[in-house]
Amino acid sequence: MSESIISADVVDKDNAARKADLERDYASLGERLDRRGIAIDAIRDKVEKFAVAIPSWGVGTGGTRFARFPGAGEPRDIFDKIEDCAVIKQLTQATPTVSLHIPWDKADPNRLKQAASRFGLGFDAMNSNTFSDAKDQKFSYKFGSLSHADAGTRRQAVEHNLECIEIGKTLGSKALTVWIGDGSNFPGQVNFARAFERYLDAMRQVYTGLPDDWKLFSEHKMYEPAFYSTVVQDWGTNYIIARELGDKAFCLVDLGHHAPNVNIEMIVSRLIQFKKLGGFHFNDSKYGDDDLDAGSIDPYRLFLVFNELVDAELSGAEGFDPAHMLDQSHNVTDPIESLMLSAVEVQRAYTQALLVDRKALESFQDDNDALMATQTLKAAYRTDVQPILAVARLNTGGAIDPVAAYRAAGYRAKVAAERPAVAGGSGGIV
Ligand SMILES: [Mn+2]
Repeated sequence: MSESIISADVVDKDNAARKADLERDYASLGERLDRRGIAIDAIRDKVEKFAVAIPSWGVGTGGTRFARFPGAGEPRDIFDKIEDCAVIKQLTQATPTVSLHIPWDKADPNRLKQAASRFGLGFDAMNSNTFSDAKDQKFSYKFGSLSHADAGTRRQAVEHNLECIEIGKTLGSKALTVWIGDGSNFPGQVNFARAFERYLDAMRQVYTGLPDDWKLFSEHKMYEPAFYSTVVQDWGTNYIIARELGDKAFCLVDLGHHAPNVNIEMIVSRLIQFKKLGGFHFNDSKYGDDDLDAGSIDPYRLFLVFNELVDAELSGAEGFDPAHMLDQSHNVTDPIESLMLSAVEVQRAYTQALLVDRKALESFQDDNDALMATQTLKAAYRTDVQPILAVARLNTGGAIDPVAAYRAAGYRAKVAAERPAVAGGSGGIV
């Protein structure tokens, strides 16, 4: 039995005040779904099993390149971060794992494992960092890491990734996510082909160190920190990388890492079709890599991504098992509240996608009935699935209203008293 940080009495009291209304809402939605031939309990069973990982770097207040405004009670180290993640898990019951970033979260792996298992938390993908210089490292990454012109710098970056795998092995992680900031700011600064060849060669060395039951995720991003060219800039390059490396290499799609208006759901479909979709960093954006809360700007796009995922799940696509992770930066909200609601938004998009009448959709597609095809998606998207999500939380020991229960528990004020304010610190936006 794992420990709870928020008192069960607080959660039970808040749930008790909401339970009768929720039961009525669930029954009413169940009746309406039944008319559409959908069994609400079967949907709820799937939702109860849905999981998305919390990024360790997301529980601290983020920042921009202009400033960072620290919040109260920010985690001081990875052990505080694990406690914050435990709160998110307890109240949402949708986030059973934490994704670590090395060296930010470096600590004795056995101690880390112990701290997490106290709260029933596991570890998702390990994230390496060769986009900033660690204390006392020999070579700087100012001009790149895995694609750097200097062999010693590349070797150092490879070794760091191999170290992340070693730490992850103790923790029970099964994947390594690699995102690099390598690129150039001026035309002519870098030879595109030579830089990419150096990158591939370095990644092959990382891949060689990967255990058989692990996956290697490469994450593309169009621009930033490099503003003229980026080595792993889009899903096409990412697909080439995954194909070149081998069967354990997959593409990771961060929703914020594309040009505005790019059809991300179609990229997702392509990667599924060619068995190279590794997983996601969920977030939302308006202009660029904004790292805003999932579903806060364009919830329909999130739904359309899940429409592709559910289509693959239901059609039994071979080897289909994408990792779900959040990757966000919280500048003006309590990160725990943002992460709880973001996990719920991702879960909501999944639930809505489960409601799509796929037989009808296929038939409208075959008949070239564009209007009814798109209305079929809209019918699922318009369904308010809130009662399903809340009942799933209630059944699994979470809170009907996670933010209300969190505020009632006074957790932020409690940790603010225990954890002295941190002036600097990294936003850790990747
Ligand atoms: Mn990311």
